[in-house]
This record gives sequence, structure tokens and C-alpha cells, in this order.
Amino acid sequence: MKLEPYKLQSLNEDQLQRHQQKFESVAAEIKNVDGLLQQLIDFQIAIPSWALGTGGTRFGRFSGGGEPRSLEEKIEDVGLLHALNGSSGAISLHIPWDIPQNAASIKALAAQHGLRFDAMNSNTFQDQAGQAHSYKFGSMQHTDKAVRKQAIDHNIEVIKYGIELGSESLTVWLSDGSSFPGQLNFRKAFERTLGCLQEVYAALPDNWKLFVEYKAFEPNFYSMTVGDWGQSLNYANKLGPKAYTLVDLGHHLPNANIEQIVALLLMDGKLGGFHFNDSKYGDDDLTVGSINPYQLFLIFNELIEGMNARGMNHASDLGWMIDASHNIKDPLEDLLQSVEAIKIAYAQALLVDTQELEKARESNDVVRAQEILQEAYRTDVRPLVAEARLRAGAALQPLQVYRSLNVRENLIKERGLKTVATGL
Ligand code: PSV
Ligand code: MN
Ligand code: MN
Repeated sequence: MKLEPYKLQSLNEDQLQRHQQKFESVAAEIKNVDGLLQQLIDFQIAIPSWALGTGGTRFGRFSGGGEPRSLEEKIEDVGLLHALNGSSGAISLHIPWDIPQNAASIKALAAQHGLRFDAMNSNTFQDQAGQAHSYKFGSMQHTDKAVRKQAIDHNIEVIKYGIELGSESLTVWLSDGSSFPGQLNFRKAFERTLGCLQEVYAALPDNWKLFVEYKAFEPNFYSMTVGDWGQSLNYANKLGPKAYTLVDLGHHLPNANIEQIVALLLMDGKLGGFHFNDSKYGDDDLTVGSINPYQLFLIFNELIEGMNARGMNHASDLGWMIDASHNIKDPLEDLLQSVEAIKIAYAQALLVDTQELEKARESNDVVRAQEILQEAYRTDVRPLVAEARLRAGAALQPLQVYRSLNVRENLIKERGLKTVATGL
């Protein structure tokens, strides 16, 4: 389904007057509002190809209607999101869930929608049909060299697909670990994994980055071989300058101080990418900002502080991606909510008076420091985010437009009611 620009324009016009009133009242309080809006316009968040269908829990899967049946249809869905919010200008593929059969035409289709290819994701956490060896006891940590070689070869194949599509990074998330005490020699598991990652690293083109994603638990519940940011950083340091740590918000033990992790990784120049989602218990993969928006704001505050300190470009020097799963919501509506939540947190963090905050910190004025952060957090920045969308030619109210154009109903007509997108 394609969004007709004239329909978008007329829906925007209906809301314009109300929007302008709200925008002007927030903008009056901000020093360089055009600069801030440009930062919001530039900030793009990649959509993972596996988030476009309804995911399952381990108890069941209730697939929604009109889900994309092919990679082409997934690209069309991301194109639609991008047309609505102007902020989803990239797609991230998981191989082998979304193998580009004809990379040139896939790349051309993506370009038609204004999309580029973000990080490529390999998959050695599932056995695929026809695969010679099983990953039941791990992939890169495996005791059998043949299994390790299969995992290395798969990652190198993923890099090759990525090169054809114009991607410039590979995310490796390993489910490797152990479920019972005694099962694994931790040191050997680390060394074997490092050996495999070194071979993958050696196959990276010069302009590529390797993201080592960590996760505290699941599917292994006693130990994970890349279980936390310390381990990930250790691998990344040993691998070399093209290797970085990737933070997925749902991959920590409860109450972890993610904003501090982010600050320290940035300090070392080793933060590479980000997977946004929200969680209450574990790797819940819930809509960004649905549980703990203040934490998201605090994380963005550290991201901005750390990136500015290193002279980094907010939009392009880190990989930004949503990693979520939708069991009961329309996935496209959910993704619109997630992108909006990210933009809101980013805008709020851009409003923090950093000089005043530093002053308060240096003089140990704890109360003032908290006030400065909360002043920014409690600003209603939604009109700023909407204005950035308007200036980017997108919708003032993406979700409202999505519903008023009956997008899901149209997709069901086009694709059928019982379609199941590839993914988890
Ligand atoms: C694992 O939980 C993860 O966060 C990794 O990023 C995977 O690639 C993704 O989810 C999809 O399963
Ligand atoms: Mn992830
Ligand atoms: Mn996850």
C-alpha cells in the first residue's frame, strides 16, 4: 500500500492551526529551535525486518492480518512507516529469515522508499533446514570445530549479503552459554568464541563495524558467553578498532544502570549500536517508552553528553535500531509508537541545560542537578517532534493518519488475513 502525498498533506492541513499554536508556545522557550529541529529530522531509527509481523511467545502465536509475505513487502511496510514519520529511513535484516534473492532489485526497491540498509544480523541461535551441524550446545563456543566453522561461514555469508545491499555493519548476537552449573568451561567457551569472532572480524571490509551484542540470560539460564557489557567490551577490545559493543535495552539484569553503561562505553569509544525496546522483567521487547520513559530520557542524556564530548555525529556515528516484538498490537502501529517515544526522549535530552548541570555537579548541588534534568524531561516536546516531521514532509500525527487511511484493512485486502511474516 502506498501513501498518496496529497492525502497526507490534506490530513496535515486539518491539524495545522492547532499544531502551530502548540509549537509556537514551546519554541518560544528554546534558544536555537531550528538547529534542534534539524537534529530531530536527521535522527533516523532503523526498523528490523523481523518486527513487521506479529511475534509469538513460547506459548502461542496469534498472527495478525496483512503481514508481509516477502522481503519486498517488508520493505514496503518500512517505506510506509518512513512516509508517515520521516524517521524510519533504514531497515535491518536478519539472515536467513530475510535473504535477498536479488540484492540489486532489493536495494533499488529500498531506495525508492528512501531506505538504506542498517546492520546485518546473523543467526546461529536456530538450526536451519539442511544445516549440517546443530547449535543445540552453542555455535561459536562449541566444542566441535566443525560447528564453529559453520557459524563462522554463516557470518561471512551475511557480510557478503550486506556488501551487496550497501550495509556497513554486522551485529552478532550469540545465544551461546550454559543452562546448568558444570556444563561449560567458561574460559574455553570465551576463547573459542573469541577465535571465531576473530575470523569473522578478518572478513569485514575496511569501512565496516562489528557489533557484539550481549544478553544477561535467555535462552541459556545459567551462563551466557556474551552475558554483559564487560564481556562484550572484552571481546571488542581484543578484536580491534572495528569491533564495538551493542546495547539492547532489554538485555540486562533487573535495575541495571544502563545510562552509566552507555556513558562508560562512549568514553572508551566502544559503543557501536543500540537496540531500543522496553521491559519490566527481562527481554520483554515491549514498545519503547511504554514502561520506563524516564530511563530512556536518562540514557539519551548520557548518549548526547558522551557523543558531544567525542565530537560524534548523533545521527550517523552509532547504529540506532528498534528491536521489539508485538504479540497483541498491530506491528506497524507499535513501531510508530516506538519511534515517537525515541524522538521524544531525544528531544527532551537535547533540552538539558548541560552547562548549568555541570555547574551544579561541580558544586555538589544535588537538588539543582535533579531539577535541571527534570525540567527538560517534563517539557512537552511533542509539538517539536511533530514540527520536525512536518518539515520532513511526513505526517503531523502518524498514528492518526495510519488509522484514518485504514492502512491495516487495506493490507489485509492486498495480502490476505492469514499471512505470517518470517521471524521469531
Ligand atoms: C536477542 O534477544 C535479540 O535481541 C538479538 O538482537 C537478536 O538478533 C534479536 O533479538 C532477534 O531475535
Ligand atoms: Mn537485540
Ligand atoms: Mn533481545
